[in-house]
Amino acid sequence: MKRTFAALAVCAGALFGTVSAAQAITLSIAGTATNYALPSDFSLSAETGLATGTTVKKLGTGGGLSLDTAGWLQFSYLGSEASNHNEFKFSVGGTTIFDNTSATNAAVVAYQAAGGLLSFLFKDATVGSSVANGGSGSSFLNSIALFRETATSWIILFNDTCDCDKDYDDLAVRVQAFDRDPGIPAAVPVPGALPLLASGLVGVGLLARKRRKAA
Ligand SMILES: [Ca+2]
Ligand SMILES: [Ca+2]
Repeated sequence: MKRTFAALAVCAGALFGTVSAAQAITLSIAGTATNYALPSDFSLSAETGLATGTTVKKLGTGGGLSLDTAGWLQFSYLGSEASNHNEFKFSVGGTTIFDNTSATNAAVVAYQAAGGLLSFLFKDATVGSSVANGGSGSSFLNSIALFRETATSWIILFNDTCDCDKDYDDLAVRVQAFDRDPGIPAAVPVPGALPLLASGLVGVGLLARKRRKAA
């Protein structure tokens, strides 16, 4: 019996020793961005957790949010305070995934993404102008600001083309990065040592049978 436990311990050690931690994935700012304190007319505090005086990063020329390696992005609609019709699109020129004139914005939307600058843009459909991640100019009109929650979770804020304020609450979106599809539960790892454990158990069983026959 002692030998049986020893064999199982060896197999279990080999089994769990091969389970490695998931690869870390991060979002960070590439290029130009400057600190900007949200003004008193910022009105999405409840939706975003940000408030008047919170320092965000206003993207400058060429600045953008970047994914360090290929992975998955999950976008959540947080809210909008704007008289203009604003949209958030993923894959520049592509699908509108959030629209502040719609009452049916999906709670979350996940996409597979390449590493590098995230391929999103905001469109002010009232005016017909848009700004892409990595394509901000120096103006506050039609510009993007970012707030880092964690290394994998950021809030993306849009200030539209209305030349009336610099409030960055005209459409707010949260983006989170994952190293796998967040819509699919993580698979239980099947380590290379699993067959070893199985064959070890079979071997122990055969040995016990052999002994019973011999007795
Ligand atoms: Ca505004
Ligand atoms: Ca506003």
